[in-house]
Amino acid sequence: MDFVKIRGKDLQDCIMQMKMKYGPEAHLYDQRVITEGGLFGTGLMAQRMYEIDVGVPEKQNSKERIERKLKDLKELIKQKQRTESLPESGLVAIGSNQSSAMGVGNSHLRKKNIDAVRPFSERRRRQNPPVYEIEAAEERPVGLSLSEARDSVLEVVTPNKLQAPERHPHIQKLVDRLLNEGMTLGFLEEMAVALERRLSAVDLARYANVTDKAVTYLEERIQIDSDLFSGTPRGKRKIIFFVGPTGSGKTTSIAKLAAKYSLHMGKKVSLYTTDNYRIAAIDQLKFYADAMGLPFYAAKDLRKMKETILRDGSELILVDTAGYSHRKSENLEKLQEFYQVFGEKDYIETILVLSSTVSKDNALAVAKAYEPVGYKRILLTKLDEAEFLGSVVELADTIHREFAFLSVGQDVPFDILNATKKLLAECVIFPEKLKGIAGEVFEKTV
Ligand SMILES: Nc1nc2c(ncn2[C@@H]2O[C@H](COP(=O)(O)OP(=O)(O)OP(=O)(O)O)[C@@H](O)[C@H]2O)c(=O)[nH]1
Ligand SMILES: [Mg+2]
Repeated sequence: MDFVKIRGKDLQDCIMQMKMKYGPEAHLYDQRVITEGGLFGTGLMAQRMYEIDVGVPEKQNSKERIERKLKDLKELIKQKQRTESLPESGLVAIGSNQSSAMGVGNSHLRKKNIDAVRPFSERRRRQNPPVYEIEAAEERPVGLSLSEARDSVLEVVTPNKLQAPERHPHIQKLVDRLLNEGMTLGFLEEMAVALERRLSAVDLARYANVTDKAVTYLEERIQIDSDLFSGTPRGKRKIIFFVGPTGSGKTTSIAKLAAKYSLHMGKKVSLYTTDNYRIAAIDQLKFYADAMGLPFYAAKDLRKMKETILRDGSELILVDTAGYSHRKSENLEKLQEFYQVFGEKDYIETILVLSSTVSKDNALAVAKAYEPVGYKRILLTKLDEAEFLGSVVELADTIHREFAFLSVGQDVPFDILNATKKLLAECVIFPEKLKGIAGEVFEKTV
């Protein structure tokens, strides 16, 4: 809760200002009459005013808060760069200068501390020197169409169909639970058979062994790819359209990814929006772009957009789109017009932004509605608000789509994670894990 003071000519005026500035969630805490002005501090001719103390719930997305967060992020990056610019030999020298007092072990300690502020990816790179080779242009299949998909996701499940005669009670227990949480019989049957095959009679005696093996099984089925540049042929610029239903989290996810790729990874990123009729939507993305110092363009006219794109020197263009009801396919056609303005040197991808809080049927309808734009990856949002993850993980498996990122809260730019098989699988089997989930924009960069 933040506290602010508001002054006005009377109490009514103060309350009016409070409502206008801070909305219905602000509360009046205290009030007083004060005097303002007056001749030479005597109070003579001073004006009588009202002052109130107002409690304002700290809005997750308030402008000040985001600005503060972005500033923190920039500060952290500067700190990291300063640390990295210290030569390795310098580190040893510090350690050895002080070696008599600190002992040889301390140089290791310092190096360890410095490593701790390096991005995870870099620490990993230092251990295993990388082979930099951009994947050759390869037309990867865009996943299964829903009409081709196995019917497990579409199948109407009758719980008593599940009663397989000789299933071990621990496997049955897990299967029953996941069925209740929205997974389908077909998928769970396959999992149950695999678990029975993989666990000995002794292992099956412990429920924890069953759940652990189920995590491993799901890890094998989940596909992930958290590199925005993935699949981009050498020399091409990457364009990513983020599509998805209204409110699924497209704009905030783009802001988080822009921070990650530009501020943290040092890539040249531009932000575009095709959502050109909602002023607030334009402002929302523009605000993030300005805060990070990134080029921003609201596409109103296709010809002008083409000219802008030709001049744009970025290596990554993140395109925000208007959310629309998956029942209105004409909007999708409009969206596809924007794809036409990109040229030969651009490599376009579409990522579906899907909220993990939607019902299984809704997720399926959305996945189907966006098929014509050919998305092959899903950015899953609102894991922090989800109860279970089983049905959406199964959906991705059924239609052969990969998970790219996981948005785990409203906090821009921090609440985003690279999708990992382990985390997703664990969240399905141990849904309580969803409660404490938090972002790590810094640590896990591909
Ligand atoms: N709890 C939670 N809230 C989120 C997450 N991602 C986005 N939100 C919130 O969801 C709301 C909608 O987010 P936006 O990014 O504006 O969604 P959008 O898809 O751009 O919405 P439209 O432009 O209207 O289609 C905002 O209040 C976000 O703060 C998340 O991972 N967790
Ligand atoms: Mg938006």
